[in-house]
Amino acid sequence: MDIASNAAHPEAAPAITAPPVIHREDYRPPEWLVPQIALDFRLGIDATHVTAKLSVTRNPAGEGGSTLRLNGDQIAPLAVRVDGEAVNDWRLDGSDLLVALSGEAHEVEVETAMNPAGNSQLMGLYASNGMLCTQCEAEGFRRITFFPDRPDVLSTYSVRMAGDKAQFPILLSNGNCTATGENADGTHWAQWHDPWPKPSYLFALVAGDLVANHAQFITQSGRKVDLNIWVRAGDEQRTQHAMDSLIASMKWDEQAFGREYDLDLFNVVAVSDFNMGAMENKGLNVFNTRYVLAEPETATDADYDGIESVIGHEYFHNWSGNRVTCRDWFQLSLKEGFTVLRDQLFSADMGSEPVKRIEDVRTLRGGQFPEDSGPLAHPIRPDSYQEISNFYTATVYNKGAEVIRMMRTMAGTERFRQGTDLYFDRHDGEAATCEDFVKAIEQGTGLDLTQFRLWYSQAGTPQVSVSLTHEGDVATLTLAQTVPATPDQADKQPMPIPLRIALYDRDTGCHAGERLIVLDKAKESFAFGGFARLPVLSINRGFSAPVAIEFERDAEDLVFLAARDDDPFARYEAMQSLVVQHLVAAVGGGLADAERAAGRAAIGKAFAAIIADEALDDLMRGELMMLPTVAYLAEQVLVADPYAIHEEREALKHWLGGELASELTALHDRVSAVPYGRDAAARGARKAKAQALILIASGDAAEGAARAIAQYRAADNMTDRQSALTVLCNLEGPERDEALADFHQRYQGNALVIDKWFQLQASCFHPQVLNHVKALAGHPDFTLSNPNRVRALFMSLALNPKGFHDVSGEGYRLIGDLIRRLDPLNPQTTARFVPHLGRWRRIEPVRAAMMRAELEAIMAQGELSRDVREQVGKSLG
Ligand code: 0A1
Ligand code: ZN
Repeated sequence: MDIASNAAHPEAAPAITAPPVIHREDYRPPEWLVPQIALDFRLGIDATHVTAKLSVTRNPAGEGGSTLRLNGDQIAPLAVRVDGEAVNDWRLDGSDLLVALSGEAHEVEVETAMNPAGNSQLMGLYASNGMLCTQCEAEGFRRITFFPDRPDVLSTYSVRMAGDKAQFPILLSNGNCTATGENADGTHWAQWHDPWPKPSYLFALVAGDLVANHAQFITQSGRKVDLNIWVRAGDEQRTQHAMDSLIASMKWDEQAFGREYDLDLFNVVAVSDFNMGAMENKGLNVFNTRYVLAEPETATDADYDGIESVIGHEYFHNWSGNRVTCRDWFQLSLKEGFTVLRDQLFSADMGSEPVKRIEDVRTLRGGQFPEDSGPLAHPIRPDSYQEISNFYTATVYNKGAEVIRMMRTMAGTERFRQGTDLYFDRHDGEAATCEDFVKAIEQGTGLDLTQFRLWYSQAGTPQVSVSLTHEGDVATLTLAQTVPATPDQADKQPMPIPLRIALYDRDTGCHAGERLIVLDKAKESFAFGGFARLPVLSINRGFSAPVAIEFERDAEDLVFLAARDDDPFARYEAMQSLVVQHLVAAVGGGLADAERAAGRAAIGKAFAAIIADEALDDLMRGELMMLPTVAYLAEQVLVADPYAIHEEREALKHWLGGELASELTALHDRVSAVPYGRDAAARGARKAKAQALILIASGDAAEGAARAIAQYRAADNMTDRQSALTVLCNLEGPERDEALADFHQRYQGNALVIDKWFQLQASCFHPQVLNHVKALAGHPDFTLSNPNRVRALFMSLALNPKGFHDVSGEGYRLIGDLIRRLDPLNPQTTARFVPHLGRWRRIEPVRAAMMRAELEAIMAQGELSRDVREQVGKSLG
């Protein structure tokens, strides 16, 4: 579908005036509780009818009001009954239903109907590929029925659903299936009961023609759990990795956190139209297909890792999120930050811990650091929002995980476990707050976290400037911290920053042991005796704190650490810093030819050492060979020219490819001989192969094209095929056309792989990339109605420094255009594009003006969703 001709059909409620701002401090307990709810669905793709029976009781903690407020969104009450009697004294307040109640406890029954096929927002009940499914977090349940749709109202759910048996042979909801039956008219029904009280955002229903990969898991206490991964027929042979990951997650949570599964059944359903990665609905996780389906021919190693981590993440939510949930949405990081940390620790235990740490830090720096330094910066526990969907951010998730990881670093693993045990025991069955979590960790570990709580309330990435001096035999480390001003927060206080450090003796190349120092003042010095010469400092080892370290140091010291630091993260960091320092200076125009040559020579030397180091495994070698991204480089300067950074980075790659041509081709030859396998050695070989090929092609396009097309043709797995195609996409010539045509033809009908075909072309550095994107938006395989496809094309463009920041402004216009066209269909997915334009203040003036103009044009459109309006408003603000 051509995006230019895709007529928008407005489904989102237009918000002409600015939507109200919701403040954390305004939290009030609910007036009414709903201990039980019975839902009855008559299912149809175009029309589904819902009867909801709510047992409501007055909350003693409320203020005693007699009106029951039930949230609704795009639904109308067809009938309202109180204690079995039809009533008329209800009214609508906006889209909420208000029912007057006189007593302490009542049964309130409301009937509604909706059209799942017309639900393009993919929130509430919607149709995807002929099946029906739900997404209720954060506020989707109110699109199904009227309800106090807030996470501190916990109810026991009984669900009955009936639908056409041929169309929906499988009927699923939370908990256990308690009865099924058939009707004479070709319909059938199922009854489900979930014994665990839960908030409405964890409700789920799925109806469709699905098949399952089935397995069993025995918990540590001997409970037998049936596991099902439900997919469309034909996809079941691609679910084994997801199943293995699920079983590994269940075992791991018992061992690492003492958490056992609590139902007899655990269902996972894969759907192809989904706004996010997956959803942790109690006993019925719903997943984006990309985090379920994998086989070597169609999924890369990164895809496999993504499945393991998202399966783990959703499973771990069963305790951190479901058994202990959030009091309100400001506490989102309570479940998300903690669960991200848990999934990170799980993946680290399943594979390479150092490589996982490096990847997690790369994700944080690529996505969260820019958020923290831009107009949408917010603390991990935000103070206000207009649309909660906009707060499923890298800050709440990834920085949230880092904050909890710091507590773990300061406490040590065992004491931290005592803290989390206390937290789970104390708050099981409750809707808790971040403060509850910190208190439990404080009491369980014995740490004093009074000052540490600032990490929850202050936004911005702390900057730690470092100096190291030497006198006599004492080395003095002086650290100073500043937390930058962010919107709504001008003045910041110093925070406790735990830094793992080591001081290397230059002569022996060794250090006398790592130590943990906690910088909790604006400025502080630490003295270390026993050094005849100035030592080499290794700091923030393991990335023990999510801060930016400012430390101007000699390339020589960085080469020293890049070659031998015994903390793998610090070794990677030394390599990155070497490149960052050089590229930032080069782009700033501050390098004479001789200095540029010296800088490159130091980098070349470090690269050569990494390629030659036989003690390194290939997985780590591949990591160390990755250059910092343009986004991360741009973060290092106040006002960046991303295009110039990209060019300078490409020039360095060209130089490295030429300088190290023989080393790189030898490496590429060696790792190409390793046969496919899912083991660490074979995965490492593929990673090193990809990095070597990129540099070879940068140095010599003809050699790169020859090797890439050979690798493409010989590939027996998607990792090799994709890394070859990535390189070919950047080049001109017949090999590019051959491989792209072959790829499309080979994987026709496999949506996840066709996504890669769009993504590779939109992320490459081909001179015609913008024209390619425009043409691809008109390709018959393109559609605005599938979020994966939209992201494959347009998010790839927004993240491509060459395409997005083209000086013509065409990249900005394409994203602006997309925002305008997609918003009426799917506001949640649309709003995620806004921050890319929103970074205009940190971009050089010519481009900044065009980015800003694009935002203004969006704002001028008038009919915007609350999601987009909030993001654009703040970005212009
Ligand atoms: N709780 C989920 C994330 C999620 C949030 C909103 C959604 O709505 C479309 C979907 C998923 C998680 O952390 O995995
Ligand atoms: Zn989550």
